[in-house]
Amino acid sequence: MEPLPSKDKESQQNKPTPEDAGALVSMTSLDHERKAFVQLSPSGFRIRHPPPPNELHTYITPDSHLFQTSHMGIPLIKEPSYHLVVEGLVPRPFSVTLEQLKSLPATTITAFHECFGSPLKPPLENCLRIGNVEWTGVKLSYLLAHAGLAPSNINSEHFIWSEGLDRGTFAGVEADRYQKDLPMSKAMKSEVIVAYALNGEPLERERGGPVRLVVPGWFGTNSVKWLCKLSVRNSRAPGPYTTMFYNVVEPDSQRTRPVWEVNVNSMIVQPRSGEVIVGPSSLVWGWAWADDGVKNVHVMAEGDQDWREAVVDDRVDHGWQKFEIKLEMPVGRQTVVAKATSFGGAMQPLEGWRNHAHHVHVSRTE
Ligand SMILES: Nc1nc2c(c(=O)[nH]1)N[C@H]1C(S)=C(S)[C@@H](COP(=O)(O)O)O[C@H]1N2
Ligand SMILES: [Mo]
Repeated sequence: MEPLPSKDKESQQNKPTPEDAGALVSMTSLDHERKAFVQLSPSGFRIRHPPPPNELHTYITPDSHLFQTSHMGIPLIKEPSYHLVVEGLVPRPFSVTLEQLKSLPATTITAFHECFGSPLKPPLENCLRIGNVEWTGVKLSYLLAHAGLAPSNINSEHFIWSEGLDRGTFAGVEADRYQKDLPMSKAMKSEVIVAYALNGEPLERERGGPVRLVVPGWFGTNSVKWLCKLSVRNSRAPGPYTTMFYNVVEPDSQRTRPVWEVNVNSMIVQPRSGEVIVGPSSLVWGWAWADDGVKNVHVMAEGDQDWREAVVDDRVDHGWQKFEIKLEMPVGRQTVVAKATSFGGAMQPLEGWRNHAHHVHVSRTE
């Protein structure tokens, strides 16, 4: 691992100063980690929608079935010049190449990966942009320890800013980098990793390769792709993706909060929408997820009107959990509904918000 170039004076400091928040902007021309960027190819907003829920039937979602979202385009990156810089309010700033990163102690973690949905409109619909995958990389806490930050000298009021190599325009707003932040309390958690592999394969370019941040339990927007810099700061990050986009007014409290922890959610995989069920009962199963884990899932056939408790698998790492129940159904058109409750007691609403209960319309014959 290399120390940062000495001309990069601002990044060497380790005491908070009032100028801190502005330092990043004035350092732009010195940002040697950004030299690996070639161009956006293609540029502009890109989304690959997930397949319908009944096709997400494996515990681990293959890359081919996992949605993709990029706001400004997909950067082409010169891998030999790639560096990840760790700097800011740390005693020992440093940078690593891809090869050096891969030689550090590796961790593999299973985690659901969920997109919040469009940051341009109120989140009233459940878009089910979700999958469950295995990420491999280096714990962020390991990199911070290398920079001289251990649990004993963490300032809990600090944030870690993360930057992607992409830049450009989204919804008419220009940004010179995709930039997010995490409070140190989350950054130090063992599930947060700097990843270079998905399901055992190197990260594809669209997926954020060669290196991305992964923040299990939190919405996908925090998992910065094409990660090139991690910077400890004494304020929240000032870019558009933390200030203009990705803040949400919670319906219950009317409080605005950053799009961080996911809302408890679930999805019925079987039966699929439109299915004809023959016989008196049907196996209903699906996936449920929450930052703090899912405690129970209740399922109802609307013709029956009774919520019945499904069997829910234990959670592995930050993965989604399978729920399953054999449900009796009256003859005729039916709507099957599932709603999950998290360990912390949060429950999915039946309608009107982004994590509302999934409804599947089926019909039952004799
Ligand atoms: N650098 C960068 N990171 C990013 C984004 C982006 O546009 N640029 N999009 C975010 C959003 S909104 C989501 S949901 C996830 C999507 O990750 P995926 O494309 O691998 O599914 O990446 C996040 N990380
Ligand atoms: Mo997203």
